Amino acid sequence: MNKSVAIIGVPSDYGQTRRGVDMGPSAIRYAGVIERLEALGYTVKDEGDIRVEKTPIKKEQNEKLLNLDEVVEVCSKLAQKVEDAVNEEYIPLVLGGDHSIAIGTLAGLKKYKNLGVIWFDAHADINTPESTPSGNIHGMPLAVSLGLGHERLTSIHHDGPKVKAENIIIIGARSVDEGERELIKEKNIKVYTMHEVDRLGMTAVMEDALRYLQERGVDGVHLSLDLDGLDPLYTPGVGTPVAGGITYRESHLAMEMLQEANVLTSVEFVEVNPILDEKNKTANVAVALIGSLFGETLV
Ligand code: 5AB
Ligand code: MN
Ligand code: MN
Ligand code: MN
Repeated sequence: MNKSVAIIGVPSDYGQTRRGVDMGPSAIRYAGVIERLEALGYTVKDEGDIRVEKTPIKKEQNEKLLNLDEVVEVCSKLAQKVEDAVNEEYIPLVLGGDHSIAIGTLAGLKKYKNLGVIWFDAHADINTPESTPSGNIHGMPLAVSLGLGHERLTSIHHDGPKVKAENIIIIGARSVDEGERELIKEKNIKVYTMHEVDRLGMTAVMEDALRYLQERGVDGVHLSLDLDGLDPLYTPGVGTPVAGGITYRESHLAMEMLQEANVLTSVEFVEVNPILDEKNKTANVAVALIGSLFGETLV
């Protein structure tokens, strides 16, 4: 793994309707992310937080795309930051913010022409304006990155799809909407739901996932980790918790196996909401997972 990491904070909550997730980057920094990476021998460049204007968040459930202008603005800025970090040969480590920011991160990874994406999440985040039950853009980033959805979102940073459907792997899903299910079938997207995690175990899931990406000859792998992928017992500070999730150790094992495979080229941790959290528990878990992902060992 490249030993230089660029941290990019994205204090945005416009992809959903609960304030507080904009404080995620501060909470993760406070939990010691930089110290943790430096202790592992990484050179860390902290890019600070992207400037996000504070405007009231819209919550009307009949709107198709809530806070579209704000999400477009944040993701456009983020895409440029991510692209710059990649060009300077840093591993971008993006700290959210809600999951709508992944639209910007993936748009910024355009150097990788055959990017693999591991989406660790309770949700599939593949809604379109037609299928969304909420209007919240944090439920849409995978669809947008496939080129589906509002033109202002799909054209961020550059036109065209940012990732191929066959290069996406979703792990931990247990709350998938009807329209999302149809799209997953139609695009034949690889999903390890909690059923597969239970049945096969995390070891087999990760071995399988890594083999799958290798078979596709990916030239980079992005990990997008939504803290709600874990069970809310471990990460209560998220906006859309779903019971029956990945355990603390299973998630660490997944990170350790990604480290061993030495394939990751970019990372993002999203949906930490300190207002909903218990004593920064969720940010602490995020930093512990980042430790494992970047090579911390148990002895
Ligand atoms: B998250 C839901 N599918 O579209 C929707 O936290 C939830 O980034 C989306 O995974 C959750 O509103 C988005 C019901
Ligand atoms: Mn989620
Ligand atoms: Mn998500
Ligand atoms: Mn959420």
